[in-house]
Amino acid sequence: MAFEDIGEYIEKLRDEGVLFEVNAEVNWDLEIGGVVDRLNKTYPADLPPVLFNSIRGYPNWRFFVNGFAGPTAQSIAMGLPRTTGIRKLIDVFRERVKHPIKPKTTRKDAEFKEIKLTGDDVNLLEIPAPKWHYMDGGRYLGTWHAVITKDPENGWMNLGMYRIMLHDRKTLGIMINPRNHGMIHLRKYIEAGEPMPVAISIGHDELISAACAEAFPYGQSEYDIAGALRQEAVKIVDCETSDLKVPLSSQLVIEGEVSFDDLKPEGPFGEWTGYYGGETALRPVIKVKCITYREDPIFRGSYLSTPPCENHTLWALTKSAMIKHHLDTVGMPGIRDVYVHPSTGATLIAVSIEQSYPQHGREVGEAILASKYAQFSKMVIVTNEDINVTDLGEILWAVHWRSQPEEWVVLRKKPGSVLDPSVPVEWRGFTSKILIDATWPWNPDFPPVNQWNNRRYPPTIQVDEKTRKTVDEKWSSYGLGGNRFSDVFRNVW
Ligand SMILES: Cc1cc2nc3c(=O)[nH]c(=O)nc-3n(C[C@H](O)[C@H](O)[C@H](O)COP(=O)(O)O)c2cc1C
Ligand SMILES: [Mn+2]
Repeated sequence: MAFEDIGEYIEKLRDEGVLFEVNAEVNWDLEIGGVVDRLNKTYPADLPPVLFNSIRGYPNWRFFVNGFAGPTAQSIAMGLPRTTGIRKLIDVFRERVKHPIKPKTTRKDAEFKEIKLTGDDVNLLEIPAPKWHYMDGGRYLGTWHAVITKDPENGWMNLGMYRIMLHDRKTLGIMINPRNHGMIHLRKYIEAGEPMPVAISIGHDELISAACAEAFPYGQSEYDIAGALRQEAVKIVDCETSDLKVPLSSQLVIEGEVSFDDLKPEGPFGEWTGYYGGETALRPVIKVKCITYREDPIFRGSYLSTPPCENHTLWALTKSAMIKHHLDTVGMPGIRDVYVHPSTGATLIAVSIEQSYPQHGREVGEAILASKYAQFSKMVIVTNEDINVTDLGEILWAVHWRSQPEEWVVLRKKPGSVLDPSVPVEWRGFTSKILIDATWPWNPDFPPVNQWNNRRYPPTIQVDEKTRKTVDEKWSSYGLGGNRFSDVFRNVW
């Protein structure tokens, strides 16, 4: 059963005993970011959902962060037991996206239309947009949201997550990567010489956001993907000022127009790279025409920072699932596991395969790097199936002893993230990438070896079954139990 809105979802998190709740008053100005930073560093393996019940200056608002961050919250959001675990989650995600469900337009009076500000009454300062990091160029209203736009030629509606800065009472700034769908729409409007209608939805069902933040193909609506993830159609309603549709589950909707005749300085912002990024530059402005929100609204935002933050853990799930799906679609055989590592900022992709022909690993790596789901990744490592792809130590061990650096493949001038600080400013948006095939070499230089059962490589050392049994049986007699040695071997660093 899908959740109707985040209010219902938060109740469930509370019932499950996994919701962190702050009743003390917090300041939108840096304090919320500071609290989430500390929580993320305290629980790096499973970033906890946190609800702030009292925001200084915004008595009617609550503020929700990390709603889809750790595997626990992700499982609950997907309607699964909270102990599902990341590996199973990846497979469920991938199965569900295979069956898109179209959204349903509903006539029901949307709760988020309880309060409506139009014309002179429009005042974005009534929304608790936080300043997340101290060097940010301003308050950031859009960090976990949907930017909804239409292709003016065929009416196809896209939902994307593109950062939104607060300029003043009636205007917002937006930064969209050149390849993202909102920017493709905007270019079409600019060519036609018309302003682009836009709707921003905040606080809707978490699975809509999960769809917004992943690079699904142009022409595939994120509403259909969200329906697939929910296993139930997303309910949508008409906007007040355009023919765009927004989720019924929204807490807050901002409608306006983007025009290119009025650019304003936007940025920098503390980004998912772990650095301030998108330096101050003149960027498009959204002129806001209408704001609607609930009487008792829950704001939703995300704290981007050094790994791990919600952006990375979200992508660990969605990119792992979609890259696996992509490899299936292009017919790559023998794929065992895919894991996009949150600790690298969701840029290292590790894959394990059941190797069945020469250069199999290389072909898998190349297929991954050809996919838009891997657009920000700089490194793909392919290993054999005995390696646990979630364990960086095991992956690097395979890299060291199953591959030769001269065989690593560097691909130059690929599209990459415009936020990458290791790229000179004039080359931003390009990156080189590396493919490490750390599966066993499979070529004439490594013929099958008789004493290794005709395999081409040596067996991994493991205690033989008989000895293991003997040791297990006699374990207590060795006097090695208890914690006698734990004090000696602790803190060796
Ligand atoms: C928290 C978060 C913030 C993001 N901020 C931006 C952004 O400011 N600009 C951008 O172009 N993409 C941003 N992205 C990435 C896009 O959401 C992602 O590329 C997605 O594929 C865009 O949707 P689209 O493919 O429909 O364009 C962000 C993703 C997340 C998870
Ligand atoms: Mn899209």
